[in-house]
Amino acid sequence: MTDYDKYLRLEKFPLIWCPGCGDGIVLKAMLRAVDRIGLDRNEICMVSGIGCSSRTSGYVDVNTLHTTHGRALTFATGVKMARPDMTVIVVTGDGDATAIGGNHFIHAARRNIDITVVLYNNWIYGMTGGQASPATPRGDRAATAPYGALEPNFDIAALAAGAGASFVARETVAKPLMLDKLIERAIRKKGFSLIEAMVPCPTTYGRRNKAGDGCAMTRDLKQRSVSAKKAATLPPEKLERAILTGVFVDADKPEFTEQYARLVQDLNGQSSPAG
Ligand SMILES: Cc1ncc(C[n+]2csc(CCOP(=O)(O)OP(=O)(O)O)c2C)c(N)n1
Ligand code: SF4
Ligand SMILES: [Mg+2]
Repeated sequence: MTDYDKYLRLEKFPLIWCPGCGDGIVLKAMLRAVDRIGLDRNEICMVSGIGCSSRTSGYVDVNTLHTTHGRALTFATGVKMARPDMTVIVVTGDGDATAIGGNHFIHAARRNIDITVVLYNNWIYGMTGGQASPATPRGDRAATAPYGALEPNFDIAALAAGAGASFVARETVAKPLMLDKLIERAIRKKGFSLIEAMVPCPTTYGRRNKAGDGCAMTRDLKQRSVSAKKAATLPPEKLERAILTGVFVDADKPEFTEQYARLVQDLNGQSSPAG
């Protein structure tokens, strides 16, 4: 059994999250993954942007950076370049990572730097009152889309895969034990890893879209989950509301900090006096 308290700043409790919010389930899944790998708290740096999800870093007693909106990956990249030995985990939201931070997200994936991103996708800007994010499903209501979002939403896992990530997976908080297994694999994987964790926000998304409370929204996530393997056998009309889960990418590719270290070593070798 994981001793969660060992990793938590209990003096920061109570959490800011609303009753029924799914964010705490992701936090616990992450701690189980870290515990199983056997990482020391000092070996981890957790970096976040701004949002309800990004508040996670404040509660975890590892090295933490709570940065500015959308910029978690830039700070995390700096940490990883300076300390490649560290396990760097970014916690972020769908808005933080794919709206204001979208540029950093695709380029960190393309660079394939060894950072694990745990992205809490609740389809909305939760913290600021429910504005539409690039993940808000078309037609769903938001504070900035009172008649329903007109724009199609990103498939965030597909975005990371297309940009070049080494490991990409999605799971919902309705299956927390699956979620921690995937986070563990993502942390162990060398290269850029994305775990897209689907979480309910009953307060700003749920109310506006009449989706019910946290339990009802979690049940809905469960009912709509279809594994990527099973989805491959189903016709498109059966997948209209489906949330595909599982591992989409698990590839071995050159990792950025290793390539950089090799380059520095080669250049130093070239510039040393002959003989
Ligand atoms: C530069 C800047 N622009 C806007 C904001 C306001 N802001 C704070 S959190 C947030 C959205 C967060 O959405 P998401 O990342 O999905 O996190 P959630 O709250 O849903 O977990 C915004 C727009 C800000 N803090 N800084
Ligand atoms: S507003 Fe939404 S995302 Fe933020 S804590 Fe409340 S339920 Fe969670
Ligand atoms: Mg969000």
